[in-house]
Amino acid sequence: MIDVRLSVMNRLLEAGEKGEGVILYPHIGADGDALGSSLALLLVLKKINVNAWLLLDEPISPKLNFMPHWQDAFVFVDSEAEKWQKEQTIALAVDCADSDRTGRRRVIFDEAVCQMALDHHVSSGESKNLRFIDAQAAATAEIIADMISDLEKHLQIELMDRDIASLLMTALVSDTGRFVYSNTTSRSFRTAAWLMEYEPDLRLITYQLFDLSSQVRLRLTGRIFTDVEFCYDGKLAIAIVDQKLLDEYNATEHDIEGIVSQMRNVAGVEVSFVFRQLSDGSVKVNIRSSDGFNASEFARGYGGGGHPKAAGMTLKNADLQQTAEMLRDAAGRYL
Ligand SMILES: [Mn+2]
Repeated sequence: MIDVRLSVMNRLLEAGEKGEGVILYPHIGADGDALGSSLALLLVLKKINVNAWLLLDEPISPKLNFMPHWQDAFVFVDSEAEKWQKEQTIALAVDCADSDRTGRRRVIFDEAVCQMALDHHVSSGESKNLRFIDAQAAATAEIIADMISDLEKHLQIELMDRDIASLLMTALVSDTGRFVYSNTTSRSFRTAAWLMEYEPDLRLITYQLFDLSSQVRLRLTGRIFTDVEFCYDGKLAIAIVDQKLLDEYNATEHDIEGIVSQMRNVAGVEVSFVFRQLSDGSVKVNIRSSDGFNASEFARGYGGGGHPKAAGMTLKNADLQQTAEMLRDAAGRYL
């Protein structure tokens, strides 16, 4: 499997020699890992003279704009598709594996002469050709760190620096819940140990990712928690968030991040769902679970995906209440 990682690396080096353009595609709704890993890779590629760009589907979550070099990322606008197509030879998906996780950018991703992926999601399938899927990695950051190490050995130069280490540490801390989720391994700590040699500000990273709150968030969270519905002897916790509620608190979708995990933390809860109506008429569903419920498998049944204990999906043209009832019943059968 390592061969596939080396093939991706070699193809990137070849792009550098030939002057070919590489566009990085973190998944839609880029989280700490998607953004941190792709920004780190972007900086490394620039260091080795590869023409690379980082292209996002939507502006960076305000929670993440403490990350170094976040302003180096471009946000895709539909009218610029042709411009990007001209620059691009290689499309590289980061923290996702195919074009359906690229959102509006799909129109360019699908056109690339060469498509590659670096990912750690189980639901992304097997590693082959130029798709490196390492489901043992807690974060894509571990894969990027390994690749940087490969490059350093291959080119006999030091590529890691404080900014890159900060980005990868942010990514790793994000996907491991500051090294406490069950995906955390000795490899996560080995990667972290290497990154710490470059002195990333770990306190700042964890504060920004996990502790920083706001008045809006505090009050909105209180209201949502008050209304959480517990079913099936308390094994299932459900929260329904409509636009009216967000408007009432002048809140955005970012203000409800993390509540689904806190619901799962309630004693007896095996799975938690947060349902949220989006402006395009679809319903976004976030799922967190404990050992007894495979969230990734459940989500795949509805066109979603993720990890065994953290997954999600988006149902198009759906009614918020009906979707919640439908999935509550389905989860009940699954439990
Ligand atoms: Mn990830």
